[in-house]
Amino acid sequence: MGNKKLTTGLLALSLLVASSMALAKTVFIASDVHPADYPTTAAVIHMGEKLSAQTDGRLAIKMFPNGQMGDEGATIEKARAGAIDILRVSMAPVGGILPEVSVFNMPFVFRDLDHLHHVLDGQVGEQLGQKVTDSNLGLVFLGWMDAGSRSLITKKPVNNLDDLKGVKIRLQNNPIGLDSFKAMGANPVVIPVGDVFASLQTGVIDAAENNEPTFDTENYVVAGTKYFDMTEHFMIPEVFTFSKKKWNKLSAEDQALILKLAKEAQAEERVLWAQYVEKSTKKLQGQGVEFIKVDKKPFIDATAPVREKYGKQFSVLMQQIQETK
Ligand code: BDP
Repeated sequence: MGNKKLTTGLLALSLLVASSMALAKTVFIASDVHPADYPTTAAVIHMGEKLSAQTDGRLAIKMFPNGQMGDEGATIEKARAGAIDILRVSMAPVGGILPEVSVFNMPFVFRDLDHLHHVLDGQVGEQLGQKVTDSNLGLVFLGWMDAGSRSLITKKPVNNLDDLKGVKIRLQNNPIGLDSFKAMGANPVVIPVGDVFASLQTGVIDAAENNEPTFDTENYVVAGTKYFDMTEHFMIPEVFTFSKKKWNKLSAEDQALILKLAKEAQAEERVLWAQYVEKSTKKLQGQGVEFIKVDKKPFIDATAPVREKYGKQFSVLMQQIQETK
């Protein structure tokens, strides 16, 4: 081969390498237990579209919805290991691993959703987000998402503590949750959300507890539950995070862009959430679910020892939460 040919060949090769580098695309793997149209999932999918648009396709997000990547406990481990890049989970299992951020798992700690929003949008929300990032969890906090409030999902109506006595109820993997239900006289058991339907249907459990959208999308009516007993005992926010392993390899500009889009996703999810609660409520009512307005006082009183026991470790945070608006 003549020298000229060689040079041309090398030039062509280097052009090829350069152009493929310009096209090199990083696809972040995202995971959620919910279906693609659920508010949390939809907001992250939309975030991915914006990320691609704003980086000319250089960065993208591929969402694996419906728990395809495993239950929440498993996906937390995968995100820590770097096998999942973007993870949206409930604070319940996160608090199970990192007790110092478990204050949001306390029963009856927020007055209402507005109160929760003010807490999340204020100093406490910021501090806890920072704690997640600074901990050895291996996750970078991107934002909070709404999950409303959790009430009882039962086969028989629950109006008071007596009705809850001995009821086998599924809980998320968090000791505060378990203790709360023991204090209310129920018989709680930890089961991954993906197994709740079958457990209800086969009678392994009598009840679940969750918000209206999950009641709806997980089809608990078909599994035999007919009542939504509105104790609103927990208001556990969702958290979305980025795997630290991958995060530390990103440029400062890309990190800043992701954080900015995450803030937008947080705001968008809040709007989608309110709409979805309305839609699910109507659908559940159409399926014959009875929404029972429960007198919360006995439930609040019964769980006082739990707030007492766990509240000590975050007494400052509890104080700040109570003083918020
Ligand atoms: C839903 C949360 C989801 C949890 C689920 C559960 O959005 O992250 O996995 O509850 O109860 O409300 O496990």
